Amino acid sequence: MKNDDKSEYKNNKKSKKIQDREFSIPLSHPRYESLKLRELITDGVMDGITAPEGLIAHGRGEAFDYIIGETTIAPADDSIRASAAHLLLAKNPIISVNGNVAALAPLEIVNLGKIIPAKIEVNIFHFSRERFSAIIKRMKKYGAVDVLGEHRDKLIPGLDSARAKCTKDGIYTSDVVLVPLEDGDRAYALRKMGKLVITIDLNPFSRTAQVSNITIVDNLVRSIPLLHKYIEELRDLSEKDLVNSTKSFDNVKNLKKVLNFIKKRLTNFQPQSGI
Ligand code: PTJ
Repeated sequence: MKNDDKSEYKNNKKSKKIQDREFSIPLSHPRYESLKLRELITDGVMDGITAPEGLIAHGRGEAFDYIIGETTIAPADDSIRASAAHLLLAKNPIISVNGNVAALAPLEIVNLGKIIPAKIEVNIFHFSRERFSAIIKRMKKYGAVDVLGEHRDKLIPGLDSARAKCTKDGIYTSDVVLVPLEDGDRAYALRKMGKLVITIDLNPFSRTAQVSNITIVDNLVRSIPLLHKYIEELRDLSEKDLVNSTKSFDNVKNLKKVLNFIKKRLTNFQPQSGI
């Protein structure tokens, strides 16, 4: 962004606050859910929580969501269930939060952290101190008692971006990491550290999807509540039963199922003519 653009962007931020824009899409609108998410993500940018690049990432996610039918497909349901078992088995689980996640599902993430229980750490790719603090503030506003990330005293080996910095008590020493809307480099680096990496990514072709132990090809806003539900369902199982329920999951096979679903849907889709 050029300096001129930046100051205009800041002015827009101010005018947004003055305008106090309200969500105006009627509930009856056929694209209501999708437009509501657009509103949340653009508000996130204007409130200094989401990076402008987050809009592009959201658009890519939207496109894949459209293709899968904006619903949780069966292979995603399987990966969410397996993720729930792994998170319950973890000794030091953590949820990594970025600007898109904080804009779209802050309350759901806080509640998930409480029920697992798992720590929450802010870790962003397009680093700015202001945005970092704004995300922490937002997570606290939605009920997070402790949000890690402020005192990042460790580095994830093999990463050059700002995302390498993390906290010793959080991401660095965690055994299972939930990294929604991640970039492939960090997912790979976390795996190299020996962690079990769970990602949520609507793009089954992404590097993140390929390198993670579990890839949930679903929208963040659908998968987090479902993950919460599975945690509740599985939490009384013995450790042995939990381990058994993780054994049947294979990420490569699951991604193939997702791709087969997409292939079928594209092949069978019949364009409608007019009204
Ligand atoms: O806040 P920061 O600085 O950490 O930046 C966050 C973004 C998301 C901008 C950053 O991590 C990034 O650039 O991510 P990527 O590499 O664009 O990857 C994001 C992935 O998330 C893409 O493959 C999208 O398809 C996917 N995605 C976008 N929105 C959703 C999603 N997946 C699930 N649910 C969504 N709502």
